[in-house]
Amino acid sequence: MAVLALGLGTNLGNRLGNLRQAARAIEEDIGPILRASEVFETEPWGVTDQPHFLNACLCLDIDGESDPEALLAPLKAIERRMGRKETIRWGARLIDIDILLIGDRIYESPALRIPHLHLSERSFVLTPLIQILPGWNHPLTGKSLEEMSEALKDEPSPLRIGPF
Ligand code: PH2
Ligand code: MG
Ligand code: MG
Repeated sequence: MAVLALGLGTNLGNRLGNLRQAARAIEEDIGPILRASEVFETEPWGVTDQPHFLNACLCLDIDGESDPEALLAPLKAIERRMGRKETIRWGARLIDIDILLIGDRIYESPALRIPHLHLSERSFVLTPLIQILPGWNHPLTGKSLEEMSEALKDEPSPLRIGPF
């Protein structure tokens, strides 16, 4: 078995409702959620002229040998079913579900990179992820989540909103 960590984000509509609806769909379509972080409100990263996000992370157990790309279709299907429309890269979205990591696996294809390419640059990912996977080390850099987060300490901190 391996731990699958997912990052969830939303900045349109009923944001807390969107996170919870996505988590229910993930439980139904992928498997039981082992741990959920708190929910954080975060400043938009990448494209800054858009509403604030709610972000959270979830982890699940999956078969460590399974094909990472096989996870993409069900996650994209949940996003579509919830009404997500294709827009610009890093633009506003009803729901975004990203694969952040699968244990210590390293995987790279045109469609997917694991660990997530921007993991170490995003406090909206690191802050919730530390709550559910403290001490995890990046298999390519050797850095812990805590060290990566410390390196971003001059950026605006995610604001704790409450339980998932
Ligand atoms: N997602 C993005 C781009 N920018 N900013 C925040 N704060 N939270 C996000 O989830 C987010 C973002 C693209 O997926
Ligand atoms: Mg994303
Ligand atoms: Mg995405």
